[in-house]
Amino acid sequence: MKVFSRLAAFAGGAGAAALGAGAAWAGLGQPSPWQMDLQESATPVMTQIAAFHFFLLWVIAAISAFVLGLLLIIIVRFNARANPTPSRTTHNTPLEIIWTIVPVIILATIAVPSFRLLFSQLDVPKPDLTVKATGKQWFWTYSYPDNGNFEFDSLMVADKDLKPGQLRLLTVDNEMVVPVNKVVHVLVTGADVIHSFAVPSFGIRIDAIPGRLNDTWFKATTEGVFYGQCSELCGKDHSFMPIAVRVVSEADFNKWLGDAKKKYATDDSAAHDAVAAARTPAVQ
Ligand SMILES: [Cu+2]
Repeated sequence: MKVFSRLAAFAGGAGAAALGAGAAWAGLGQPSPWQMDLQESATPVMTQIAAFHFFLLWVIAAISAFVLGLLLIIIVRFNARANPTPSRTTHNTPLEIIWTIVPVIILATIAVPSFRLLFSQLDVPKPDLTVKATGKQWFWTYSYPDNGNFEFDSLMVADKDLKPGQLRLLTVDNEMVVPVNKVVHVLVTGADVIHSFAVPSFGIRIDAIPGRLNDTWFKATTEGVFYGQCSELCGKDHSFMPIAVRVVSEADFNKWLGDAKKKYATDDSAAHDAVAAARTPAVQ
């Protein structure tokens, strides 16, 4: 049902965009056709990023309009025909003070919310859960070090295996699952080359670098599935290693944890047995 309601919202959003109704032009947790803006926010940090982005947009628009206005005045009033004998003025002290002070005030006004945002991105609050994401050519491996340390691979579902309603190039076989309204500390590294772990609706993007452990955090306030992609050119299948994070209630998360511990523990030993079996003839 969730899929259908999401699809309906999706179609509604696309329709509104087509009509130019000015409704939300971006999906929550996923891109949408004709998207014009940032994806909708699912974390406090992304809300802050979006607010800062729109604030900057207004500042830029105002400055551009002001400069354009000045240019138009000069073109109309001070061209060779309208103003044949130009003024020889070269200095105007009050004006020079103003055009030094005003940009300083504008930059300071931008710097304050910018640093506030930077601090909330970089200052990880006390985590409720840690997940380690390892970028590999070309999939992600997630491990849950403080919940039994199980680990599993998350591979993209190929076009031919997609079920109705599943998103092309974004659906994965094993999603990263986290509880809603909890601080998730994400440790990110790379196993082979540099990848980048990015989920737009969470407002996170951080490089996955071999031999180095980067970290970021998010606190999803809405349940649902949130998609992202590897955001660093990492090789031929760079575009086929999506990130899918399923945010669920705490009860559902605990249930998933119980199942996952068994499932991925079994998978590991099965894989180990398979490797052992494959090696046996060579040993003999
Ligand atoms: Cu990659």
